[in-house]
Amino acid sequence: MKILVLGGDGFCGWPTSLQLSRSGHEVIIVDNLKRREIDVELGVSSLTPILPLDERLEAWEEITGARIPHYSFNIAKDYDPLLSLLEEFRPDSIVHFAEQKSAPYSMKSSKHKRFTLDNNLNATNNVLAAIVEAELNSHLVHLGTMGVYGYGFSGIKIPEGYLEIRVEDIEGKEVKQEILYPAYPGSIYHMTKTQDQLLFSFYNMNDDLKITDLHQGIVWGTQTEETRLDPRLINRFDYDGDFGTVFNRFLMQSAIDYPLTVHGSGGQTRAFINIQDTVKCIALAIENPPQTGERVLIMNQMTEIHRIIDLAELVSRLTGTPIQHLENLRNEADQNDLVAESKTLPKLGLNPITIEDGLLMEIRETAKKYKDRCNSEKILSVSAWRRT
Ligand code: NAD
Ligand code: USQ
Repeated sequence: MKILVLGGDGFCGWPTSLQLSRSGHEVIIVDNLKRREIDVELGVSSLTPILPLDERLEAWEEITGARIPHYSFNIAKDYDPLLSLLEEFRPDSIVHFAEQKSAPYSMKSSKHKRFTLDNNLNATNNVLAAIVEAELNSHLVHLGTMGVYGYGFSGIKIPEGYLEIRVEDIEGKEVKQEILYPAYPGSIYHMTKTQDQLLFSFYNMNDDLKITDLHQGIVWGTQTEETRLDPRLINRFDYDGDFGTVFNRFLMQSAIDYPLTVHGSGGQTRAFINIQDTVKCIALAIENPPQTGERVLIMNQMTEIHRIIDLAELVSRLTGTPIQHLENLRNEADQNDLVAESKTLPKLGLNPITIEDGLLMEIRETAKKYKDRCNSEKILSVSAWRRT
């Protein structure tokens, strides 16, 4: 297949591009390297030493013989190059990772709010409009988030995207319908993902676009089969207060004996998935597209659900690192329950890696190995959701 990976230099996009290339697909990456620019803005860098994209790609060609061309333009702004690339390459699938992915970064200031909304919504709309204008039948696979459902437990198991409702029609007869699960975003970042859903729904209905939206949980881990092939292919690992996600942060903190940073009581419950499973899920989604005319296919891409305090206690038990409870600067429930369906990807063949199995290996392989690269002044999360 011909596959275009938008955002292929990022934490999820890089290992996905390599896996797809190694499986024999013809892969092209588009990435404007904005994520690397944000590292400079924040004065941080990946815990793992990642090479510039061109050098990573040269190493990949040297090791495997497969070439992955890279185009550097902003898909939210540079519509014409995007359209030309689609018209020339005519991809069978497009994997769309190219959005600003951090909730704390999206809430730092009005500048960051406006950038996140502008970047994410225009990126998604441009891709959809260009597929239509290029008259393609490409399958768009988008990385969405479990956060679109929100974290206010309503006593029901969160379905995969669509909620069955029963309402009375004007004659008082009961009518069953499936609607998009009500959006309940907790940050500007998450809000852009809820709006992406409406864009997908519209283009699917209006232009018959084939779209899969993967509602992904928090990704943990670093390496995959392909990124382990050579040190030059190593994947990004964010640990800083804006881009580091909770479990990878705890792993890194345990490696440098920094008390584990639990926000509030740690009663927040979230969904998780290992990066190796992310890569597998995307391959499964590509192999199993919806039919033309079928509604947007939504799958919950997560394999485990945990309370943050339970994860902190697990890491603390194994490594002896103490836990610190910090004031939570986010506007989120201090405790919540989360029960969610995720049947489709296992049915398609996903056999997940559990935190229990992968945790120690991750501490040894990444956190301990690169701990000297950590700048401990960048660990605390200082982005406040509300005016004080
Ligand atoms: P990332 O920031 O590491 O990667 C995103 C990449 O997209 C970066 O390399 C960036 O330079 C590029 N990009 C952003 N805007 C662009 C634009 N306008 N034009 C061209 N390139 C652009 O993020 P990630 O962790 O790899 O996440 C990828 C996707 O998966 C995101 O959409 C994110 O919302 C989603 N997701 C991530 C997680 C997670 O825990 N990492 C969980 C759920 C969903
Ligand atoms: N948290 C801590 N301590 C920390 C960091 C975070 O207690 O050191 C808490 C947060 O307050 C929050 C939870 O852990 O309650 C998760 O925070 P996070 O930063 O790991 O994840 P989040 O902001 O939700 O965002 C991440 C990705 C985003 C993705 C989302 C999936 O950055 O791209 O969409 O996970 S989900 O959480 O399912 O919405």
